[in-house]
Amino acid sequence: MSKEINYTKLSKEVSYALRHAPWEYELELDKNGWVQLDQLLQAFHQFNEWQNVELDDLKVMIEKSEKKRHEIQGNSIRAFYGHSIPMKIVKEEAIPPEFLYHGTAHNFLSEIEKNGLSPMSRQYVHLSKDIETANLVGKRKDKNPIILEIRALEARNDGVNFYYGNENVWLADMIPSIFIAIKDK
Ligand code: HQG
Repeated sequence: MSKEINYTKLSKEVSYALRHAPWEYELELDKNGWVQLDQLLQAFHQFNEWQNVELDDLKVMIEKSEKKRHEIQGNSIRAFYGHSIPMKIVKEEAIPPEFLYHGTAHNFLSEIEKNGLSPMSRQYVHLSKDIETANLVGKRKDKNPIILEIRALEARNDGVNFYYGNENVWLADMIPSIFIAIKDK
Protein backbone atom coordinates (compact mmCIF):
# COMPACT_ATOMS: atom_id res chain seq x y z
CA MET A 1 0.00 0.00 0.00
CA SER A 2 1.41 3.39 -0.93
CA LYS A 3 1.40 5.98 1.79
CA GLU A 4 1.32 9.71 1.36
CA ILE A 5 2.47 11.41 4.52
CA ASN A 6 2.27 15.16 4.93
CA TYR A 7 5.42 15.61 7.04
CA THR A 8 4.74 19.26 7.85
CA LYS A 9 1.33 18.37 9.21
CA LEU A 10 2.78 15.39 11.09
CA SER A 11 5.45 17.63 12.63
CA LYS A 12 2.79 20.11 13.78
CA GLU A 13 0.76 17.36 15.39
CA VAL A 14 3.82 15.78 17.06
CA SER A 15 4.72 19.25 18.41
CA TYR A 16 1.19 19.70 19.70
CA ALA A 17 1.31 16.31 21.43
CA LEU A 18 4.78 16.73 22.93
CA ARG A 19 4.62 20.43 23.81
CA HIS A 20 1.03 21.19 24.66
CA ALA A 21 -1.38 18.27 25.12
CA PRO A 22 0.24 14.87 25.79
CA TRP A 23 -2.84 13.77 27.75
CA GLU A 24 -4.94 13.92 24.56
CA TYR A 25 -2.70 11.12 23.24
CA GLU A 26 -2.21 9.32 26.57
CA LEU A 27 1.50 10.05 26.45
CA GLU A 28 3.71 10.05 29.53
CA LEU A 29 6.50 12.61 29.40
CA ASP A 30 9.46 12.16 31.70
CA LYS A 31 10.94 15.19 33.45
CA ASN A 32 13.06 16.07 30.40
CA GLY A 33 10.13 15.74 28.00
CA TRP A 34 11.00 12.31 26.58
CA VAL A 35 8.22 9.99 25.44
CA GLN A 36 8.58 6.34 24.43
CA LEU A 37 8.49 6.09 20.62
CA ASP A 38 6.20 3.04 20.62
CA GLN A 39 3.76 4.93 22.86
CA LEU A 40 3.69 7.88 20.46
CA LEU A 41 3.32 5.66 17.38
CA GLN A 42 0.54 3.67 19.01
CA ALA A 43 -1.29 6.89 19.89
CA PHE A 44 -0.93 8.28 16.37
CA HIS A 45 -2.13 5.00 14.83
CA GLN A 46 -5.52 5.67 16.41
CA PHE A 47 -6.03 8.45 13.85
CA ASN A 48 -6.95 7.53 10.25
CA GLU A 49 -4.52 10.05 8.89
CA TRP A 50 -1.56 8.64 10.81
CA GLN A 51 -2.29 4.93 10.88
CA ASN A 52 0.64 4.13 8.57
CA VAL A 53 3.21 6.31 10.30
CA GLU A 54 6.31 4.40 11.32
CA LEU A 55 9.54 5.21 13.12
CA ASP A 56 11.28 5.95 9.81
CA ASP A 57 8.61 8.54 9.03
CA LEU A 58 9.35 10.35 12.29
CA LYS A 59 13.00 10.39 11.28
CA VAL A 60 12.13 11.80 7.84
CA MET A 61 9.85 14.35 9.53
CA ILE A 62 12.76 15.57 11.68
CA GLU A 63 15.15 15.56 8.74
CA LYS A 64 12.82 17.49 6.42
CA SER A 65 11.90 20.17 8.94
CA GLU A 66 13.51 23.58 8.44
CA LYS A 67 13.85 23.93 12.22
CA LYS A 68 15.27 21.42 14.70
CA ARG A 69 12.10 20.88 16.71
CA HIS A 70 12.30 17.21 17.75
CA GLU A 71 14.96 14.75 18.72
CA ILE A 72 15.04 10.94 18.76
CA GLN A 73 17.47 9.14 21.06
CA GLY A 74 17.29 5.40 21.71
CA ASN A 75 13.63 4.48 22.16
CA SER A 76 12.43 8.01 22.89
CA ILE A 77 11.42 11.25 21.21
CA ARG A 78 11.12 14.76 22.63
CA ALA A 79 10.53 18.36 21.60
CA PHE A 80 13.57 20.59 22.06
CA TYR A 81 11.53 23.61 23.18
CA GLY A 82 8.10 25.24 23.15
CA HIS A 83 6.40 23.40 26.03
CA SER A 84 3.28 24.77 27.71
CA ILE A 85 2.17 21.77 29.81
CA PRO A 86 1.74 22.26 33.56
CA MET A 87 4.62 19.90 34.46
CA LYS A 88 7.78 21.95 34.03
CA ILE A 89 10.25 20.30 31.65
CA VAL A 90 13.74 20.29 33.14
CA LYS A 91 16.22 21.83 30.69
CA GLU A 92 20.00 21.75 30.79
CA GLU A 93 21.31 24.97 32.30
CA ALA A 94 24.11 26.53 30.27
CA ILE A 95 26.21 29.65 30.00
CA PRO A 96 24.78 31.78 27.19
CA PRO A 97 26.74 33.80 24.64
CA GLU A 98 27.20 37.50 25.37
CA PHE A 99 24.16 38.45 23.28
CA LEU A 100 20.98 36.64 22.33
CA TYR A 101 18.09 38.00 20.25
CA HIS A 102 14.31 38.00 20.37
CA GLY A 103 12.02 38.91 17.49
CA THR A 104 8.65 40.23 18.47
CA ALA A 105 5.71 42.37 17.37
CA HIS A 106 5.61 46.17 17.72
CA ASN A 107 2.46 46.03 19.79
CA PHE A 108 4.18 43.98 22.56
CA LEU A 109 7.04 46.44 22.90
CA SER A 110 5.71 48.82 25.56
CA GLU A 111 4.71 45.88 27.76
CA ILE A 112 8.17 44.26 27.34
CA GLU A 113 9.93 47.57 28.06
CA LYS A 114 7.92 47.84 31.28
CA ASN A 115 7.90 44.23 32.50
CA GLY A 116 10.73 42.49 30.64
CA LEU A 117 10.39 39.30 28.57
CA SER A 118 8.12 36.75 30.15
CA PRO A 119 7.40 33.16 29.03
CA MET A 120 3.73 34.05 28.47
CA SER A 121 1.92 30.75 27.71
CA ARG A 122 5.13 28.70 27.49
CA GLN A 123 7.43 27.41 30.23
CA TYR A 124 10.46 29.47 29.20
CA VAL A 125 11.30 32.67 27.33
CA HIS A 126 12.53 31.70 23.84
CA LEU A 127 15.62 33.48 22.49
CA SER A 128 17.50 33.19 19.21
CA LYS A 129 21.21 32.72 18.67
CA ASP A 130 21.33 35.22 15.80
CA ILE A 131 19.39 38.11 14.30
CA GLU A 132 18.25 36.14 11.24
CA THR A 133 16.57 33.52 13.42
CA ALA A 134 15.01 36.20 15.63
CA ASN A 135 13.65 37.89 12.54
CA LEU A 136 11.97 34.67 11.40
CA VAL A 137 10.48 34.13 14.87
CA GLY A 138 9.20 37.72 14.94
CA LYS A 139 7.70 37.46 11.46
CA ARG A 140 5.14 34.99 12.88
CA LYS A 141 3.63 37.98 14.70
CA ASP A 142 4.57 41.09 12.69
CA LYS A 143 5.64 41.46 9.05
CA ASN A 144 8.30 43.95 10.12
CA PRO A 145 9.26 42.62 13.57
CA ILE A 146 11.22 44.40 16.28
CA ILE A 147 14.52 42.72 17.14
CA LEU A 148 15.53 42.89 20.78
CA GLU A 149 19.12 42.35 21.85
CA ILE A 150 19.50 40.63 25.20
CA ARG A 151 22.71 41.07 27.23
CA ALA A 152 22.49 37.40 28.08
CA LEU A 153 25.83 36.79 29.78
CA GLU A 154 25.38 39.84 32.01
CA ALA A 155 21.87 38.70 32.90
CA ARG A 156 23.17 35.22 33.69
CA ASN A 157 25.87 36.66 35.94
CA ASP A 158 23.12 38.61 37.65
CA GLY A 159 21.16 35.42 38.42
CA VAL A 160 18.88 34.85 35.39
CA ASN A 161 19.00 31.19 34.37
CA PHE A 162 19.57 30.22 30.73
CA TYR A 163 19.08 26.79 29.19
CA TYR A 164 20.18 25.17 25.97
CA GLY A 165 17.33 24.45 23.53
CA ASN A 166 18.95 23.57 20.23
CA GLU A 167 21.71 25.15 18.17
CA ASN A 168 19.52 28.17 17.33
CA VAL A 169 17.18 28.39 20.29
CA TRP A 170 18.03 29.33 23.87
CA LEU A 171 15.57 29.27 26.73
CA ALA A 172 15.53 31.46 29.80
CA ASP A 173 13.54 32.39 32.84
CA MET A 174 11.96 35.82 32.93
CA ILE A 175 14.36 38.51 31.62
CA PRO A 176 14.19 41.94 33.29
CA SER A 177 14.02 44.89 30.91
CA ILE A 178 17.37 46.31 32.07
CA PHE A 179 19.10 43.61 30.00
CA ILE A 180 17.06 44.32 26.86
CA ALA A 181 17.74 46.87 24.10
CA ILE A 182 16.13 47.47 20.72
CA LYS A 183 18.51 46.43 17.97
CA ASP A 184 18.81 48.93 15.12
CA LYS A 185 18.30 47.22 11.81
C1 HQG B 1 5.78 38.22 23.72
C2 HQG B 1 8.38 29.04 17.51
C3 HQG B 1 3.83 41.21 26.26
C4 HQG B 1 6.96 37.64 22.99
C5 HQG B 1 9.40 30.16 17.39
C6 HQG B 1 6.27 36.78 21.95
C7 HQG B 1 10.15 30.14 18.70
C8 HQG B 1 5.41 39.63 25.73
C9 HQG B 1 4.96 36.38 22.61
C10 HQG B 1 9.16 29.54 19.68
C11 HQG B 1 6.03 39.80 27.00
C12 HQG B 1 4.92 34.91 23.01
C13 HQG B 1 8.66 30.56 20.67
C14 HQG B 1 5.48 40.74 27.87
C15 HQG B 1 7.11 38.30 25.90
N1 HQG B 1 4.38 41.43 27.47
N2 HQG B 1 4.31 40.32 25.37
N3 HQG B 1 5.99 40.97 29.10
N4 HQG B 1 7.08 38.96 27.07
N5 HQG B 1 6.10 38.70 25.09
O1 HQG B 1 4.94 32.14 20.42
O2 HQG B 1 9.27 33.50 21.49
O3 HQG B 1 7.94 27.16 14.93
O4 HQG B 1 4.90 31.92 22.97
O5 HQG B 1 7.77 38.66 22.43
O6 HQG B 1 10.23 30.03 16.28
O7 HQG B 1 7.48 34.10 19.74
O8 HQG B 1 6.73 26.58 17.03
O9 HQG B 1 6.94 32.79 21.86
O10 HQG B 1 6.00 37.51 20.77
O11 HQG B 1 11.32 29.39 18.68
O12 HQG B 1 8.91 25.47 16.45
O13 HQG B 1 4.84 37.17 23.79
O14 HQG B 1 8.06 29.06 18.89
O15 HQG B 1 8.92 27.81 17.15
O16 HQG B 1 4.84 34.17 21.83
O17 HQG B 1 8.22 31.74 19.99
P1 HQG B 1 5.33 32.68 21.75
P2 HQG B 1 8.02 33.14 20.74
P3 HQG B 1 8.09 26.70 16.34
